[in-house]
Amino acid sequence: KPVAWGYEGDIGPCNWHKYFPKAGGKRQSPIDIDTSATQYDGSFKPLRIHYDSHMCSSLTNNGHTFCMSVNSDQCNLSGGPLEDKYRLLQFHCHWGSDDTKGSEHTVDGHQYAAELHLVHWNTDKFKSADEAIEKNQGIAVLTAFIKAGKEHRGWNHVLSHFKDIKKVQGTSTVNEDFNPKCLLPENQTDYWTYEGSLTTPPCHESVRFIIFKEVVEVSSEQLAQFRSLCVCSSRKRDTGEDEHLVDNFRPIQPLNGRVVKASFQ
Ligand code: B30
Ligand code: ZN
Repeated sequence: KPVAWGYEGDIGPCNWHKYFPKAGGKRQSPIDIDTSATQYDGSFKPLRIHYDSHMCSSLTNNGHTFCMSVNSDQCNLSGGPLEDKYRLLQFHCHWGSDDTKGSEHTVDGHQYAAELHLVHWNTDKFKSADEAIEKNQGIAVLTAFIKAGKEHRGWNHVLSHFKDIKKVQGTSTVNEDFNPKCLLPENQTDYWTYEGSLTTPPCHESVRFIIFKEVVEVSSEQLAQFRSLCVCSSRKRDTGEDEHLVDNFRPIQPLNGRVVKASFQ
């Protein structure tokens, strides 16, 4: 049986390292991006995000987030700070109990309402995602901050499946064509990048984060739909109320001398 973990109490982030030793490592994520300490790197090649419209296979509520499995050879990431080609595996989000918090990374101490992670694995160096997930240079996570603002039409495609995944382990098959590119900000040339870890157990130090500077707007109502997902049913048995999936972000981790590079001046 896998070890249970969460975002509160005995099984919360402060105790993850007891069961997942990598969580106590020196290149953990998320971090605060101190924009005055970032270094411009003029050697980056253009970032190549090749996402095609395709059937996104399935959307699941895993009790920690919603997860859209993709694993399509039609969706690839390369260039920028990356030496190799990476294939999109899944995307998911982290969010708060209200619009004032929710992102994992912060920028000059500012926390956004949510954070989108598009998780890719290195198909040049590894045979499978399972192998890549624990290896240096195994994973690249393309990241977009989300704030409350105008409604986002692309997100409505994903949210239309939420009625089928309210409960933990709920799964919805996505049959319509969907291009995850519609969830990215317009400006894909300005980003920060650094070497970190999975932000959830087992917190493997395998991730290069690429974090867009431009923030994506979704409406407050759309953010509320993230919070409509439920976690385990133990509280429901006690109080008759559903426990909602909120505040699924890990606190900021020490930089330990790492330098965040910027693609822009
Ligand atoms: S994150 O982007 O650093 N938050 C995993 C991937 C990315 C991050 C955290 C964890 C991951 O792959 N964990 C392994 C378990 N996953 C596998 C998967 O592909 O995704 C299972 C799961 O979630 O429950 Cu959807
Ligand atoms: Zn994540």
